[in-house]
Amino acid sequence: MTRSALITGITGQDGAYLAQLLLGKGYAVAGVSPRRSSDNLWRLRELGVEGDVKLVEADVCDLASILRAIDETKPTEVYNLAAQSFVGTSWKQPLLTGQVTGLGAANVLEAVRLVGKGMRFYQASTSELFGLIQAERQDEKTPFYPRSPYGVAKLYAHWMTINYRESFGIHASTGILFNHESPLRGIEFVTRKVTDAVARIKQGKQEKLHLGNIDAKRDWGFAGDYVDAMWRMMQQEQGDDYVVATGRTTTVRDMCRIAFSHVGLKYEDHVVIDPQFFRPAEVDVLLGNPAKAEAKLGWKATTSLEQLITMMVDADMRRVAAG
Ligand code: NAP
Ligand code: G4F
Repeated sequence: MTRSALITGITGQDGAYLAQLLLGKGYAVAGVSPRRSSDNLWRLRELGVEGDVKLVEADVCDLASILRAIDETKPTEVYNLAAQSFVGTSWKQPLLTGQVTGLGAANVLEAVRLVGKGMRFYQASTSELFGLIQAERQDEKTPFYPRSPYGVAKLYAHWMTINYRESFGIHASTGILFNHESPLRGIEFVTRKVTDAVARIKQGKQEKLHLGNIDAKRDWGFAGDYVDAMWRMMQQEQGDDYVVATGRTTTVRDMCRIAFSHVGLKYEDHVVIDPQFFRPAEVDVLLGNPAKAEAKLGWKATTSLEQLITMMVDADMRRVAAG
C-alpha cells in the first residue's frame, strides 16, 4: 500500500524538506497551501519537487477546509507544520499568532479526531517552550516557561496534542525542535539574514548589517536532518514527545564570525547593533539534550554549525551573483 502524507506548512522551510524526504521514500505527498497573493512555492521549486506534490487550498484557521483537505487526500500521516513562526512578529500580531499557531493546531487535531481514524499526527513543537530556561540542558522533562506570544501559542498546541493522545488514543507526537536552518530559511530569521548580508557585502551591494542581541545563544542544526526526526517519530509504535537538538550552543556573535570569515571578512567591520531588533522579552540561551531521540529514534544531527553556515553563505553568494 502506498503511504501518504498531508503536510500543513508545506511551503515553509521544513515543509519543503519534509516533502522531499517523503517523496524519496515513496509517499504520495499532499500539502495544505493557504491562498497567497504572491508566489509561495519557491522552496518546493528549489528542491525540484513542486510538480510532485498535490496542493490543496486550505487554511488551518478554517476547520472546514482542513476537513476537506483530509477527505480529499486520505493521508496515513498528518504533519502539522503550519504556523506564524517568526517570534518577533508574534508581539506585533499576538492574536493572529494565537489563531494560526495555537488554535490552528487544534483545528488539525480536531479534523483528525473527526474523520481521520487511524491517522498519525505530528505537531511542530519548539524549544521556544523552554524560554526562560529552567535547566542548563533542556530535555523532555524540563519545565516550560515561554517568553513570547509565539511560545505561548505553541504551548497550547503542544498540550492539546498530548491531551488528544491521552483522551482519544490518537497516535500523536510532538517534536520539541531546537532552531534549525538551511539555505531555504526565511530571510527574517537571524542566520539567513546574516548569510544573505554576507553575500551582499562581499559582492559590494550592501555595507552594514543591523542586528539586535548578538549575545543570545542558540542550539542550531540543519533542517534536512530535523525533518528526518519528524518522520522517525511517526514510525514508532506509539506517539510520544521528543527533543531534537545538536547539544551545542553558540552565540549569534560567533555565528556571524563563522559566516563573515568564510568569505574573508570580519563581522566587527560590518555589524551594527540596532535597538529596533531587540525583543520585548528575550530567550537568552537554548541548549538541547537529544538523548531520547538518539536512543529511541536512532536519530543524530549530522551537520555542524560551520558546515551549515558555510552551506548557507555559499547558496546566498550564488543567489546574489545571479541577481
Ligand atoms: P516557516 O518557514 O515559517 O513555514 C511556516 C508555514 O506555515 C508556511 O508554509 C506558511 O505558509 C504556513 N502557514 C502560515 N499560516 C498558515 C495558515 N493560516 N494556514 C496554513 N498554513 C499556514 O516555518 P518552518 O521554519 O518551516 O517551521 C515549521 C514549523 O516548525 C513551524 O510550526 C514552526 O513554528 C516550527 N518550528 C520551527 C523551528 C525552526 O527552527 N525552523 C524550530 C521549532 C519549531 P506561507 O508560506 O504561504 O505563508
Ligand atoms: O533567528 P531567530 O529569529 O529565531 P528564534 O527567535 O530563536 O526562533 C526560531 O527558532 C525557534 C526554535 O527555538 C522556532 F520555534 C521559531 O519558529 C523560529 O524558527 O532569532 C534567534 C536569536 C534571538 O535571540 C534574536 O533576538 O537571534 C537574535 N537576533 C539578534 N539580532 C536576531 C537579530 N534575530 C532576528 N530574527 N533578527 C535580528 O536582527
